[in-house]
Amino acid sequence: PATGWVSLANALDWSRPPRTMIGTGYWYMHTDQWRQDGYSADALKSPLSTGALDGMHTADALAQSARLGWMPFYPQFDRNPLDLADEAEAAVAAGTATDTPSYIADALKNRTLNPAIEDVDAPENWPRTLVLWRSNLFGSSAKGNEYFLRNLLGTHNNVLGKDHAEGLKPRDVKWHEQAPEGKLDLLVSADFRMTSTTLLSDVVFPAATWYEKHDLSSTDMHPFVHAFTPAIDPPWETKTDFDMFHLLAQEFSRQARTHLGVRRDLVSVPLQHDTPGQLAQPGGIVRDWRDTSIPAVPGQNMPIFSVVERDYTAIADKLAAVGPLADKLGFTVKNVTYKLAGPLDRLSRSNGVMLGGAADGRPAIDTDAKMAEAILAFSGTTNGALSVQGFRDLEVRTGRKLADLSEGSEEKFITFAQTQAGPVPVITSPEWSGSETGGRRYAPFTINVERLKPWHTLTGRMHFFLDHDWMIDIGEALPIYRPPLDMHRLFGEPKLGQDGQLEVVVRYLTPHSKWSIHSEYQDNLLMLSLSRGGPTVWMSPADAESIQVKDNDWVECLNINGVLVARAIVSHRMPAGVVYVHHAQERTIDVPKSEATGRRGGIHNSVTRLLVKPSHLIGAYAQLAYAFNYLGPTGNQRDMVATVRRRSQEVQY
Ligand SMILES: Nc1nc2c(c(=O)[nH]1)N[C@H]1C(S)=C(S)[C@@H](COP(=O)(O)OP(=O)(O)OC[C@H]3O[C@@H](n4cnc5c(=O)[nH]c(N)nc54)[C@H](O)[C@@H]3O)O[C@H]1N2
Ligand SMILES: Nc1nc2c(c(=O)[nH]1)N[C@H]1C(S)=C(S)[C@@H](COP(=O)(O)OP(=O)(O)OC[C@H]3O[C@@H](n4cnc5c(=O)[nH]c(N)nc54)[C@H](O)[C@@H]3O)O[C@H]1N2
Ligand SMILES: [Mo]
Repeated sequence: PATGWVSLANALDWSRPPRTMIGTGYWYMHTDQWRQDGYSADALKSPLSTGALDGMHTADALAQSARLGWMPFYPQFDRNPLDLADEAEAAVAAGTATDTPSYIADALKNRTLNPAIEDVDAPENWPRTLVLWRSNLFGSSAKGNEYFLRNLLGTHNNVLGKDHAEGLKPRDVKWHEQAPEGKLDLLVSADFRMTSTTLLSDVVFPAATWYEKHDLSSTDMHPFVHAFTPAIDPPWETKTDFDMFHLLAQEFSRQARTHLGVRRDLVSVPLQHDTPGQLAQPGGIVRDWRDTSIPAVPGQNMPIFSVVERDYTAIADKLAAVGPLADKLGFTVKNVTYKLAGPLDRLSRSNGVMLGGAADGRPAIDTDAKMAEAILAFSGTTNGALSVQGFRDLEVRTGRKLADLSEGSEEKFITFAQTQAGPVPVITSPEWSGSETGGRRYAPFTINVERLKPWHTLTGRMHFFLDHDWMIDIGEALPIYRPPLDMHRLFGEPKLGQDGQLEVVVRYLTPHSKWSIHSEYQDNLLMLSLSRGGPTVWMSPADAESIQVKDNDWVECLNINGVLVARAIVSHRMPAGVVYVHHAQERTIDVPKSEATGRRGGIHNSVTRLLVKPSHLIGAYAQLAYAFNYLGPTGNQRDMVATVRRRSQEVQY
């Protein structure tokens, strides 16, 4: 039910635009992994390049992407965006600026205001607090784990390389001789397991499990909605995530009466997919206004600058109710706007309305079950009337017959109670591209292929030719094969193959484990007894023999990013030259000290690092445009190499 959760999660019923960010870009910069990248963004360039990426570090590519309105970046400016909004509005009132966006654009152009990313290591630009829930960031997800430990947390780490000061410094992003360590002041996490992340957290909120709360589960890839229904109440001090966030919001709102009150916030919005912004930079031509005579125009070659009023005292009230923008503007997904008068009316009756406060009279979503009801009410996949309305709108715009895909389900309205009785099949909806009509199984793009609904591309067709300046520069205007990166030439990692008597250099892959879902389910006694009971690395008999390793021996895998101590599983299922360290093994179980650093270490992600591909940062160009949860850089780390060493079989903890 995409429309409901995306819109409510971003509070689009109360204020727009929301602040969203690309995770990979955020961590690449804020954990200083960029400082390890001793290569330039043009290292992969084609002979036909026009030079758009010349002399740029990947950090510069990110900075350019943000300033041209392609991808978001936070923090936005070297100044508090609340103060900045006041400053801009004061200038407009005094008649020294025409409007806020042009005030900001001028200040950026003449450098009286600077993007935070251009001096990301300055203390005023550090992330200071981090709240994690449903994420094991410092174990499962964080590629470049040791940089997170060193630069973000400032704690024990196993980074083995040196910053690449010599190789190449960025052009636009400021280089500090000494990288900051310990940027974060407060790490809060919520989980029901002791994980690699909770181990490092300042505060851990004990979370309720799926047997102790109401929730929904659904993805685009399976055609059912499932309910979570509590079998028992959350035990002892545990709380559902829902209650936890409400309690935090209530306390925050209480303190906001003295600390923040009502403020206006300047939000830079990238030029997004399925909005006019995606056609703002025709031809995919990079027209950078920084240090050039090209004018800086918000919404054209810059983000859109919006001012959002935030009543910080009302956060808790608003969290507990559906806000008025749902009635006024509806919710929009993939450029189809769903009109919500009907579902809002129904919701007011089923959920009741809030009394008093900022949300007086608004439909209540103050319990997890009511929130689930709202999510179901606001999506075409679970509310047939919305699906039909969405398809009819699309029919007018595309000239194609579409509404029959959901006609007949106008009165189908999946309630939370129905999902609790059993998994409920969803209704075909324009929110997705597949069709479940007539009991079909979902496959993506069915509607585009069979009904000729235009693809959301520049041409409206399946689109392979990308004439964006950066794509031409890296020689990928048409799809091509690219071999793995040469980690030796780019980063000085050892060459693949034998590297000494008891060392072999191999490709280091971390595929998803068959025996767990990320870090979950592998840390129970049953699974640990069935496996080796701790970290393992799968290797081929040939590689094992070359370093005199027998099955179950302790080895170390290391490279500039860090080190992992693990037992070798020697298997004919592995090809020579590649090792597997399954994602995601925890630092909480059987992690000895390493010989390489003398420190306890590390985990599968200690040996990985984010490698950002500049072309993933392109935006404002049709299908290459930012969209929340859809388009942004991936944290690909598949090209890593590591030295595998036989080590002393006496391990210490
Ligand atoms: N090297 C490497 N890194 C990777 C990958 C890789 O293949 N290799 N894969 C990447 C991919 S595709 C993904 S999806 C990420 C996954 O990364 P994460 O999502 O960070 O991984 P999980 O281990 O699933 O962490 C989820 C945590 O949420 C907790 N949890 C579960 N349900 C609830 C709940 O209801 N409430 C709360 N509060 N907590 C809950 C679980 O106990 C668990 O600790 O990792 C990414 N990182
Ligand atoms: N049991 C279990 N199932 C899961 C998950 C889990 O944790 N456990 N996680 C779920 C999630 S969130 C995700 S994202 C998916 C991920 O599922 P998949 O996308 O299947 O991910 P992986 O297993 O990480 O990688 C697949 C294969 O890619 C290979 N590979 C590595 N580099 C390259 C390369 O350069 N080229 C090619 N062609 N292949 C390469 C690896 O050797 C591996 O065999 O799985 C989902 N399903
Ligand atoms: Mo994933």
